[in-house]
Amino acid sequence: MSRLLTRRRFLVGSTLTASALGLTGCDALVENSRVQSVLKIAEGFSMKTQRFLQGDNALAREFSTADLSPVFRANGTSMPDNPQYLSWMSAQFSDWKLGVDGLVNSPLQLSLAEIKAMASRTQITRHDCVEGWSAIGQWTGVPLGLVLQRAQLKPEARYIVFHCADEYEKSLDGSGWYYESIDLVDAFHPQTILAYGMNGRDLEVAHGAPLRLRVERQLGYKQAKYLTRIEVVADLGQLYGGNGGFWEDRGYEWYAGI
Ligand SMILES: Nc1nc2c(c(=O)[nH]1)N[C@H]1C(S)=C(S)[C@@H](COP(=O)(O)O)O[C@H]1N2
Ligand SMILES: [Mo]
Repeated sequence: MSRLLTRRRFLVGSTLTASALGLTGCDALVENSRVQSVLKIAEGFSMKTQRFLQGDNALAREFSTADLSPVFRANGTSMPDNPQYLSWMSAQFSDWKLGVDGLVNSPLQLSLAEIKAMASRTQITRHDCVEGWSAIGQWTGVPLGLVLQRAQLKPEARYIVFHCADEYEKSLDGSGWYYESIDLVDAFHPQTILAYGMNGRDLEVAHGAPLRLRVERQLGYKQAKYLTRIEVVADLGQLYGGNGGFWEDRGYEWYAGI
């Protein structure tokens, strides 16, 4: 890469937003180490400022049914292709289970019926993808905090990791499992839910059936689809590329504040 281009990317990157990097989509890779380090600083800054200015529990804006987008596009994986997922899908997810383990006193294996029997929350929010599109959708699910309370976090617990059923872009580094993570502030935020319903219907496969994360103060790539397992950990360094998420391991910010 020419020095000129490197310099230009550095300057663009220093405006501190992912879209300002000129990323054309989730598939773009940020390889420039100076850009990376600017992003790391910017990321800590955006999380702390958002939480300082708005408070740990500030709600993302909610909308009314009149605001629902007529079309909510699907992005990233829209049909996982592994045999295990296809078998769950053909049984309408009746034998699918969500594992909750790691730093918990009571590991859980929850069926979809058990999750649906828990208290639910419905919210209409705007989803913002770094690719530059947004859509307003209605989500119904169990607050993540209720599930974590049931599992009882150990004192060392710091992060909640979401493992998914799809291997997106296997080719990039051979470990293409989609995963994501959030800290405990977001995990116990009232709008952080494990959603099984969208726009009043069961969540469709394209949108992450049977269960996906909604963490409403962050960007689209944090909204992990096709959940299979929630793992509670003390640090993120041991998992996959060590940056706490599939796209984070490929250069995106871990705290993707909107
Ligand atoms: N498991 C998994 N979760 C994922 C993705 C993915 O490819 N696999 N893509 C992410 C991205 S980049 C976006 S914008 C949203 C898209 O959600 P949607 O398909 O419901 O629009 O899911 C996020 N969660
Ligand atoms: Mo996205």
